[in-house]
Amino acid sequence: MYRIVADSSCDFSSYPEIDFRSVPLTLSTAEREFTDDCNLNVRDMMDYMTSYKGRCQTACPSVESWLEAFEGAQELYVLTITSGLSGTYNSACLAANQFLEDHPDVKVRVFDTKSTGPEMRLLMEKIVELKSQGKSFTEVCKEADAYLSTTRLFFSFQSLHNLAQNGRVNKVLASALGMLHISILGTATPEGVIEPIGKSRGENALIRSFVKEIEKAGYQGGKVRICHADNEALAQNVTSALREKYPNLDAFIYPAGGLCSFYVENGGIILGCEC
Ligand code: X90
Repeated sequence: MYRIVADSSCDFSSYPEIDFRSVPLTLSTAEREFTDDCNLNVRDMMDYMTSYKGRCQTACPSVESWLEAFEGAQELYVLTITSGLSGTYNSACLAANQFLEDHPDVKVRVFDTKSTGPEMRLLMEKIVELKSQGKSFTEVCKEADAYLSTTRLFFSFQSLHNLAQNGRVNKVLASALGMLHISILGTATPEGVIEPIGKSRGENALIRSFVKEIEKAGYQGGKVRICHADNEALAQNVTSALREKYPNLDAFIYPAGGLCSFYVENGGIILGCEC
Protein backbone atom coordinates (compact mmCIF):
# COMPACT_ATOMS: atom_id res chain seq x y z
CA MET A 1 0.00 0.00 0.00
CA TYR A 2 1.20 3.48 -0.82
CA ARG A 3 -0.03 6.97 0.07
CA ILE A 4 0.09 10.20 -1.88
CA VAL A 5 0.28 13.38 0.17
CA ALA A 6 0.05 16.76 -1.54
CA ASP A 7 -0.27 20.29 -0.25
CA SER A 8 -3.61 21.98 -0.86
CA SER A 9 -2.37 23.90 -3.91
CA CYS A 10 -3.14 20.67 -5.80
CA ASP A 11 -6.86 21.75 -5.58
CA PHE A 12 -8.13 18.40 -4.26
CA SER A 13 -8.80 17.20 -0.75
CA SER A 14 -9.67 13.65 -1.82
CA TYR A 15 -8.80 11.28 -4.65
CA PRO A 16 -11.04 8.30 -5.42
CA GLU A 17 -9.87 4.79 -4.58
CA ILE A 18 -6.40 5.61 -3.32
CA ASP A 19 -4.90 6.52 0.03
CA PHE A 20 -4.57 10.28 -0.41
CA ARG A 21 -4.11 13.15 2.04
CA SER A 22 -4.01 16.84 1.38
CA VAL A 23 -2.11 19.15 3.73
CA PRO A 24 -3.55 22.67 3.86
CA LEU A 25 -1.79 25.97 3.40
CA THR A 26 -3.40 28.86 5.25
CA LEU A 27 -4.58 32.28 4.10
CA SER A 28 -5.01 35.13 6.51
CA THR A 29 -5.68 38.79 7.08
CA ALA A 30 -5.29 40.71 10.34
CA GLU A 31 -8.89 39.68 11.12
CA ARG A 32 -9.42 36.17 9.84
CA GLU A 33 -7.64 32.94 9.03
CA PHE A 34 -8.72 30.37 6.42
CA THR A 35 -7.47 26.79 6.24
CA ASP A 36 -7.40 25.53 2.66
CA ASP A 37 -9.10 22.20 3.34
CA CYS A 38 -12.38 20.50 2.40
CA ASN A 39 -14.32 22.76 4.79
CA LEU A 40 -13.25 25.97 3.08
CA ASN A 41 -15.93 27.81 1.12
CA VAL A 42 -13.68 29.24 -1.59
CA ARG A 43 -16.28 31.67 -2.93
CA ASP A 44 -16.96 33.17 0.53
CA MET A 45 -13.24 33.50 1.16
CA MET A 46 -12.67 35.19 -2.20
CA ASP A 47 -15.56 37.62 -1.59
CA TYR A 48 -14.14 38.47 1.81
CA MET A 49 -10.57 38.90 0.46
CA THR A 50 -11.83 41.17 -2.33
CA SER A 51 -13.71 43.42 0.07
CA TYR A 52 -10.90 43.43 2.64
CA LYS A 53 -8.75 46.50 2.23
CA GLY A 54 -5.67 45.37 4.15
CA ARG A 55 -3.05 42.79 3.40
CA CYS A 56 -3.81 39.10 2.82
CA GLN A 57 -1.03 36.60 3.42
CA THR A 58 -0.50 32.92 2.88
CA ALA A 59 1.58 30.44 4.84
CA CYS A 60 2.96 27.01 4.04
CA PRO A 61 1.92 23.92 6.03
CA SER A 62 3.72 23.32 9.32
CA VAL A 63 6.08 20.36 9.77
CA GLU A 64 3.55 18.94 12.26
CA SER A 65 0.74 18.95 9.71
CA TRP A 66 2.89 17.01 7.24
CA LEU A 67 3.87 14.52 9.97
CA GLU A 68 0.23 13.96 10.80
CA ALA A 69 -0.50 13.18 7.14
CA PHE A 70 2.44 10.76 6.94
CA GLU A 71 1.44 8.77 10.04
CA GLY A 72 0.85 5.08 9.37
CA ALA A 73 2.09 5.08 5.75
CA GLN A 74 4.71 2.64 4.44
CA GLU A 75 5.41 4.13 1.02
CA LEU A 76 4.95 7.86 0.62
CA TYR A 77 4.89 10.11 -2.43
CA VAL A 78 4.78 13.74 -1.32
CA LEU A 79 4.01 16.47 -3.85
CA THR A 80 4.56 20.16 -3.18
CA ILE A 81 4.04 23.50 -4.85
CA THR A 82 7.21 25.02 -6.35
CA SER A 83 10.04 25.77 -3.92
CA GLY A 84 10.64 28.87 -6.05
CA LEU A 85 7.57 30.58 -4.55
CA SER A 86 6.81 28.81 -1.28
CA GLY A 87 8.42 27.29 1.81
CA THR A 88 6.11 24.28 1.43
CA TYR A 89 8.75 22.00 -0.13
CA ASN A 90 11.16 22.88 2.64
CA SER A 91 8.67 22.10 5.40
CA ALA A 92 7.75 18.81 3.68
CA CYS A 93 11.45 17.82 3.52
CA LEU A 94 11.95 18.65 7.19
CA ALA A 95 8.93 16.53 8.03
CA ALA A 96 10.10 13.66 5.79
CA ASN A 97 13.51 13.59 7.47
CA GLN A 98 11.98 13.63 10.90
CA PHE A 99 9.51 10.91 9.92
CA LEU A 100 12.35 8.71 8.59
CA GLU A 101 14.25 9.05 11.85
CA ASP A 102 11.31 7.56 13.71
CA HIS A 103 10.34 5.11 10.93
CA PRO A 104 13.57 4.03 9.19
CA ASP A 105 11.80 1.37 7.08
CA VAL A 106 9.33 3.72 5.45
CA LYS A 107 9.98 4.84 1.87
CA VAL A 108 9.46 8.57 1.32
CA ARG A 109 9.99 10.73 -1.71
CA VAL A 110 9.25 14.47 -1.73
CA PHE A 111 8.72 15.96 -5.20
CA ASP A 112 9.31 19.67 -5.69
CA THR A 113 6.95 19.99 -8.65
CA LYS A 114 8.34 23.46 -9.61
CA SER A 115 4.70 24.08 -10.35
CA THR A 116 1.30 23.85 -8.73
CA GLY A 117 -2.39 22.99 -9.27
CA PRO A 118 -3.08 21.07 -12.49
CA GLU A 119 0.54 20.04 -13.09
CA MET A 120 0.54 18.49 -9.60
CA ARG A 121 -2.71 16.80 -10.52
CA LEU A 122 -1.10 15.26 -13.63
CA LEU A 123 1.78 13.95 -11.52
CA MET A 124 -0.65 12.45 -9.01
CA GLU A 125 -2.47 10.65 -11.81
CA LYS A 126 0.86 9.41 -13.19
CA ILE A 127 1.91 7.97 -9.83
CA VAL A 128 -1.46 6.22 -9.48
CA GLU A 129 -1.04 4.77 -12.98
CA LEU A 130 2.52 3.57 -12.28
CA LYS A 131 1.47 1.95 -9.01
CA SER A 132 -1.46 0.24 -10.71
CA GLN A 133 1.09 -1.30 -13.09
CA GLY A 134 2.84 -2.75 -10.03
CA LYS A 135 5.94 -0.55 -10.23
CA SER A 136 8.34 -0.44 -7.27
CA PHE A 137 9.09 2.67 -5.23
CA THR A 138 12.38 3.25 -7.10
CA GLU A 139 10.76 2.82 -10.51
CA VAL A 140 7.90 5.15 -9.63
CA CYS A 141 10.31 7.85 -8.42
CA LYS A 142 12.38 7.62 -11.57
CA GLU A 143 9.45 7.57 -13.99
CA ALA A 144 7.62 10.31 -12.11
CA ASP A 145 10.69 12.56 -12.36
CA ALA A 146 10.91 11.89 -16.08
CA TYR A 147 7.18 12.59 -16.49
CA LEU A 148 7.41 15.87 -14.58
CA SER A 149 10.00 17.11 -17.05
CA THR A 150 7.47 16.62 -19.87
CA THR A 151 4.51 18.44 -18.32
CA ARG A 152 3.96 22.20 -18.35
CA LEU A 153 1.87 24.84 -16.61
CA PHE A 154 0.20 27.88 -18.18
CA PHE A 155 -2.17 30.36 -16.55
CA SER A 156 -4.12 33.51 -17.21
CA PHE A 157 -4.66 36.37 -14.81
CA GLN A 158 -6.84 39.41 -14.85
CA SER A 159 -5.08 40.82 -11.81
CA LEU A 160 -1.69 40.24 -10.22
CA HIS A 161 -2.54 42.16 -7.07
CA ASN A 162 -2.24 39.28 -4.62
CA LEU A 163 0.97 37.88 -6.13
CA ALA A 164 2.58 41.34 -6.08
CA GLN A 165 1.40 42.11 -2.55
CA ASN A 166 3.06 38.91 -1.36
CA GLY A 167 6.31 39.53 -3.24
CA ARG A 168 5.80 36.68 -5.74
CA VAL A 169 5.92 38.86 -8.87
CA ASN A 170 7.36 42.22 -9.79
CA LYS A 171 5.18 45.20 -8.71
CA VAL A 172 5.78 47.03 -12.03
CA LEU A 173 4.40 44.08 -13.94
CA ALA A 174 1.39 43.96 -11.65
CA SER A 175 0.55 47.64 -12.07
CA ALA A 176 0.58 47.29 -15.88
CA LEU A 177 -2.54 45.15 -15.47
CA GLY A 178 -5.84 46.17 -14.00
CA MET A 179 -7.14 47.52 -17.30
CA LEU A 180 -10.48 46.28 -18.46
CA HIS A 181 -10.48 43.12 -20.62
CA ILE A 182 -6.70 42.68 -20.47
CA SER A 183 -5.40 39.29 -19.37
CA ILE A 184 -1.86 38.16 -18.82
CA LEU A 185 -0.78 34.72 -19.90
CA GLY A 186 2.06 33.22 -17.94
CA THR A 187 3.97 30.00 -17.55
CA ALA A 188 6.01 28.24 -14.88
CA THR A 189 9.73 28.24 -15.72
CA PRO A 190 11.87 25.11 -15.23
CA GLU A 191 13.06 26.74 -11.95
CA GLY A 192 9.47 27.03 -10.80
CA VAL A 193 8.85 30.76 -10.92
CA ILE A 194 6.32 32.80 -12.87
CA GLU A 195 7.20 34.03 -16.33
CA PRO A 196 4.75 36.32 -18.12
CA ILE A 197 4.40 35.44 -21.81
CA GLY A 198 2.11 38.15 -23.07
CA LYS A 199 -1.03 40.22 -22.77
CA SER A 200 -4.31 39.64 -24.55
CA ARG A 201 -7.32 41.85 -25.01
CA GLY A 202 -10.59 39.98 -24.92
CA GLU A 203 -11.36 36.30 -24.40
CA ASN A 204 -10.93 35.12 -27.99
CA ALA A 205 -7.42 36.51 -28.18
CA LEU A 206 -6.60 34.90 -24.85
CA ILE A 207 -7.85 31.50 -26.00
CA ARG A 208 -5.78 31.78 -29.19
CA SER A 209 -2.63 32.61 -27.18
CA PHE A 210 -3.26 29.65 -24.86
CA VAL A 211 -3.38 27.29 -27.84
CA LYS A 212 -0.40 28.92 -29.54
CA GLU A 213 1.82 28.86 -26.44
CA ILE A 214 0.93 25.29 -25.52
CA GLU A 215 1.76 24.12 -29.02
CA LYS A 216 4.98 26.12 -28.98
CA ALA A 217 5.89 24.12 -25.85
CA GLY A 218 5.54 20.92 -27.88
CA TYR A 219 1.94 19.98 -27.12
CA GLN A 220 0.60 17.26 -29.42
CA GLY A 221 -2.72 16.26 -27.90
CA GLY A 222 -1.70 14.95 -24.44
CA LYS A 223 -3.75 15.19 -21.23
CA VAL A 224 -4.98 18.61 -20.13
CA ARG A 225 -6.09 19.55 -16.62
CA ILE A 226 -7.55 22.99 -15.89
CA CYS A 227 -8.58 24.59 -12.62
CA HIS A 228 -10.47 27.86 -12.65
CA ALA A 229 -11.19 30.64 -10.18
CA ASP A 230 -14.91 31.06 -10.84
CA ASN A 231 -14.48 30.99 -14.62
CA GLU A 232 -15.55 27.58 -15.86
CA ALA A 233 -16.58 29.17 -19.19
CA LEU A 234 -13.02 30.19 -20.06
CA ALA A 235 -11.73 26.72 -19.11
CA GLN A 236 -14.42 25.15 -21.34
CA ASN A 237 -13.63 27.49 -24.22
CA VAL A 238 -9.90 26.73 -24.10
CA THR A 239 -10.75 23.03 -24.03
CA SER A 240 -13.09 23.39 -27.02
CA ALA A 241 -10.40 25.23 -29.00
CA LEU A 242 -7.97 22.41 -28.29
CA ARG A 243 -10.57 19.75 -29.08
CA GLU A 244 -11.05 21.22 -32.56
CA LYS A 245 -7.44 20.33 -33.29
CA TYR A 246 -7.19 17.25 -31.07
CA PRO A 247 -10.57 15.47 -31.16
CA ASN A 248 -9.52 12.75 -28.67
CA LEU A 249 -8.48 15.27 -26.03
CA ASP A 250 -8.44 13.94 -22.46
CA ALA A 251 -9.39 17.06 -20.49
CA PHE A 252 -10.68 17.59 -16.96
CA ILE A 253 -11.92 20.92 -15.61
CA TYR A 254 -12.51 21.65 -11.92
CA PRO A 255 -12.72 24.59 -9.51
CA ALA A 256 -9.46 25.81 -7.99
CA GLY A 257 -8.95 25.35 -4.26
CA GLY A 258 -8.33 28.24 -1.88
CA LEU A 259 -4.62 28.78 -2.50
CA CYS A 260 -4.73 28.74 -6.30
CA SER A 261 -7.93 30.83 -6.35
CA PHE A 262 -6.38 33.48 -4.15
CA TYR A 263 -3.26 33.88 -6.30
CA VAL A 264 -4.74 33.42 -9.77
CA GLU A 265 -7.66 35.67 -8.66
CA ASN A 266 -11.25 35.69 -9.87
CA GLY A 267 -11.51 34.92 -13.57
CA GLY A 268 -8.10 33.25 -13.82
CA ILE A 269 -7.45 29.70 -14.97
CA ILE A 270 -4.45 27.40 -14.56
CA LEU A 271 -3.75 24.74 -17.16
CA GLY A 272 -1.42 21.76 -16.87
CA CYS A 273 -0.63 19.69 -19.93
CA GLU A 274 1.52 16.87 -21.22
CA CYS A 275 3.94 18.22 -23.81
O1 X90 B 1 4.02 29.47 1.00
C1 X90 B 1 3.05 30.16 0.66
O2 X90 B 1 2.56 31.03 1.39
C2 X90 B 1 2.42 29.92 -0.70
C3 X90 B 1 2.88 30.87 -1.73
C4 X90 B 1 2.43 30.52 -3.14
C5 X90 B 1 2.71 31.60 -4.12
C6 X90 B 1 2.33 31.39 -5.54
C7 X90 B 1 1.13 30.59 -5.83
C8 X90 B 1 0.67 30.70 -7.25
C9 X90 B 1 -0.59 29.92 -7.52
C10 X90 B 1 -0.68 31.14 -9.72
C11 X90 B 1 -0.35 30.59 -11.04
C12 X90 B 1 0.64 29.53 -11.16
C13 X90 B 1 2.01 29.79 -10.61
C14 X90 B 1 3.09 28.97 -11.23
C15 X90 B 1 4.09 28.41 -10.34
C16 X90 B 1 5.47 28.41 -10.88
C17 X90 B 1 -1.29 30.19 -8.75
